Amino acid sequence: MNLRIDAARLLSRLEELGRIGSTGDGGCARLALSDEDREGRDLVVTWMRDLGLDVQVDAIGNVVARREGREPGPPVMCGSHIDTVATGGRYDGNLGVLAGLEVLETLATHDVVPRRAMAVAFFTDEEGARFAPDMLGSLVYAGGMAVEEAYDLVSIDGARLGDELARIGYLGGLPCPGLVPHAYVELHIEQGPVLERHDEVIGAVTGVQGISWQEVRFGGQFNHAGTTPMAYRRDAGLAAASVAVAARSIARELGGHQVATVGKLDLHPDLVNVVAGQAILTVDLRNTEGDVLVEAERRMSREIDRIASEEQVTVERRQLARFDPVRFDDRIVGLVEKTAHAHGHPVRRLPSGAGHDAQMLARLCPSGMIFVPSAGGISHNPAEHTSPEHIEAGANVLLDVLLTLAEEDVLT
Ligand code: HGY
Ligand code: MN
Ligand code: MN
Repeated sequence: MNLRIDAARLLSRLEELGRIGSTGDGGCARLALSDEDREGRDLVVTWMRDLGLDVQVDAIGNVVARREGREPGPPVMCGSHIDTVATGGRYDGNLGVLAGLEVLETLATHDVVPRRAMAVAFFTDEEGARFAPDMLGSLVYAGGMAVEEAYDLVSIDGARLGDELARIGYLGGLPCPGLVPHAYVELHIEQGPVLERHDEVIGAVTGVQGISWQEVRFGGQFNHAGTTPMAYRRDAGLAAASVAVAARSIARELGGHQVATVGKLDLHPDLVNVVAGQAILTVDLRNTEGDVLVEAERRMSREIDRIASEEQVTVERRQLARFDPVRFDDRIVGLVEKTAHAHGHPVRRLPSGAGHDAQMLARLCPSGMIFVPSAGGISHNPAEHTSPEHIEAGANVLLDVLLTLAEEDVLT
């Protein structure tokens, strides 16, 4: 069947959704469960309902829109997220949701009713930037965290997740864990430089690297920046800066896929003439190899202890997220690759450096991802961009992969 999506409709919806929470520089900010997130959710739900899909909201605010097939049974699911980071682009997450909606609209427009039902979902708080951990909604959907525990998570701005969910009107009735799909496929921008560097159009994603997030709090002594001799200082700011330097050294020593980031750093009182008595920072460590990630965590912990002891500051740690590396279903990876070839697109197998909802759905059913290139490998940045041609290519590969899964007998 040579069905193809309506690229103009998909691009126009990406544009319209990108205007919600616009940061005025091409990007958008829709932190999870914020008013902007609600506005974005409402727009996408309207499009889903206008298409006549059966739209359900579950207890953690995940939204699943379903179109029945010829036979009863679990759907082939696609989707992603529409929450963004504060310096978000227009494509991270949004592309997977709107391309999934576009696939269902293309089928409806051409009166194509596949054997299996198909569903497109957006999951709550994929970014984890406001409420850690990341991939929270899909983690609860997959049974990886009880919804009651998720309700009590507190955001970086002091809000309780359950209260925010109710406030924006997305505390749904559908219980979690969610229905187990027949299979799950997520279209997403690569957010890295690999496809572009090799002039490839499609990525057949083999899996997602392991993720370790922790919050570190140093307690030193507030003091006068002018009168306190250096030898008398217990400078939490220096300790925090030393952790950032240590994180970079650990990544360099381990090499390979190891990455390390101190992305959030708050000093108190954060004033020019006061030695910081408190520092709160985050450390993000990732690796495709589970055992190397454990070694990176071990070295980081040892360095934090050394730094605290040398600066004579107290230290407290809190794990914010910890997910082992995930491998996607070989058959789906192969299907993505085969479909890309059939569409005439150069394709490469590669792991994902970023976390994705697909890594949680992989706990429930055969799952996989399709990547399209990110211009300059940039993401979590208003300059995030994927060309219309690559968006169209990715959405059409998604269409055919989903149709294949919706028509096949069983996943062998
Ligand atoms: O942090 C991540 O990998 C994703 O953007 N949540
Ligand atoms: Mn994403
Ligand atoms: Mn992201």
